[in-house]
Amino acid sequence: MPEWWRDRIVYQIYPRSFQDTNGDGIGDIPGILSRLPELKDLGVGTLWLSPVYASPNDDNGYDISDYRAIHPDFGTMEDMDRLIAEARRLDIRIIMDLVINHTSDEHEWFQKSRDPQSPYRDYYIWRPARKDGGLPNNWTSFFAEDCWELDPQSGEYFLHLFSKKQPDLNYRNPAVLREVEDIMRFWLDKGVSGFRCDVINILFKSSLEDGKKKLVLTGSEYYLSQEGTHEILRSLRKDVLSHYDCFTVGETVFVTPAMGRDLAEPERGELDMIFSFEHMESDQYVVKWFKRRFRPKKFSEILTKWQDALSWNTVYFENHDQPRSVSRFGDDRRYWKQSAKMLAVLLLSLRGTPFIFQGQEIGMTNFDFTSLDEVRDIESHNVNRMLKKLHVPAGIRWRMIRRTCRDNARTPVQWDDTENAGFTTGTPWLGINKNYHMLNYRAEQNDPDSILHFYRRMIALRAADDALKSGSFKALKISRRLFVFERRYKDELLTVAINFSPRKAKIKDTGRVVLSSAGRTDLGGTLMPYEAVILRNEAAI
Ligand code: ISL
Ligand code: CA
Repeated sequence: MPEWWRDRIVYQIYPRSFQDTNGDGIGDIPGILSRLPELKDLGVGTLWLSPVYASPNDDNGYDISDYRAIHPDFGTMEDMDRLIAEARRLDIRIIMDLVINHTSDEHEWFQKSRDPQSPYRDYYIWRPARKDGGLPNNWTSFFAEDCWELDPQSGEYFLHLFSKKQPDLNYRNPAVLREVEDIMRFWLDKGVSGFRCDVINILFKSSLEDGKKKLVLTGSEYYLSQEGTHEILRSLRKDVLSHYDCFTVGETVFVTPAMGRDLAEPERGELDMIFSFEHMESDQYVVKWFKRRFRPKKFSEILTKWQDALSWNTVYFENHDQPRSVSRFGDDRRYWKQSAKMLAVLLLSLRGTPFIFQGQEIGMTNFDFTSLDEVRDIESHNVNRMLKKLHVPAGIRWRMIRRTCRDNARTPVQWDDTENAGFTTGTPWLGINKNYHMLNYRAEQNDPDSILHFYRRMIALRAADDALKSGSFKALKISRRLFVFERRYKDELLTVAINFSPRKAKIKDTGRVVLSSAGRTDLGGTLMPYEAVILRNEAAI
């Protein structure tokens, strides 16, 4: 059954870095409002806003201190209401980031929870030290540190799988779930159309015993996709979500296809789609900090595996936690434009709901940082500290961080070539890539051959084509350089061929060219460097 959220393109906004309007160097909601026309022109149907709630910003808003308040940096609740209304007028839906695995330690619940007698004590996960004085268990956090913090006030430790200012909520306490449901209703009643659910597959901790020692995330066998989490998701669906015209997309860490099916196949009644990570790991050894050469074959195989595994899912190559796709899976120098367009074809022709991260549509590249002082992200600073303890030399630490750091994607959007790229009249909260003089929205707006125009064209093509929107997927060829697949809907058949390399590649000419990222109409059996094409096969049955 077709649902509106399957057909629409989602555009992710990282509000701090999108558009500043009052000169404080921080993007804001009025800034998003001012750019709705550009988003409409692009063909965006849904916006996902990274957190705009009250927060001490230890982790840029992923540490929420009040779920019903807007951070003054971003504006007011009136601004938010205006954004929802104006977007709706343009037929753009908005989804909010729902961060409910943890709150900020400055949230009122946590403050009250520090008192062992308070009814809020049980909102979080408190444990005394071990008999030998050690931490309650041997788990490790996502942010390269221990995941227990001692609260001197009550003499006990609380669990935090992320930073120590992000205490984990206790989902064994039904009161927590009731609170979360109320928060969801609050936003749905305001007119938002769903949620991107942060690390949603780790909510329920089935035990707190020691985990098997691992290189990353010791203890995760006790919280990844536990039955308790499935039950929570089903009850959120039944009690809240099913009463609204909305959808959910879960950020699900370390999922396998089998886990993904349990979380997102329609008959399960849990999530509508998920973000899996496996394809984003095809250029790393074990953990993301150990990067290796990008391997298109591996990438295409993983994409295929996930296309085959779920009846519907997301397609994404970027977000606020990942380096820029053109710098990673393409070539951000010699073949910058070609490879960014190639990635646009792939993103918008796989089966699923495509997610575009701000700046991706103009081919923004990784940040040209020169030192750690320019990095703001807490995760990078923690990793640096940990590597230093392990005596990893400064030069190596810096190379690892520069390539993988989440701030690569968080630099302000490059709108034009005026000072600070038109992002702010003040001092930007995070540096702006110096390539903004060349690489900016306005320049691409004026250039019909730009990445921006190409995205628009590709989005319009997808919107008008049933095979691209909802056809079946089948991989035809995967090699070191090529990824060829078909999309089929009733008697319509499209073949998509992607060349991931700076060299020409031979392909079987099997149909009429619907679109070529290199602007060609006759291929002569060859793809140009980083060219992607969509072919229509007339005679297909
Ligand atoms: O950055 C990461 C992956 O490359 C992850 O370890 C990331 O922390 C994980 O995907 C969870 O991310 C989400 O929750 C975090 C927040 O810092 C991220 O920005 C958010 O996307 C904690 O809320
Ligand atoms: Ca501002």
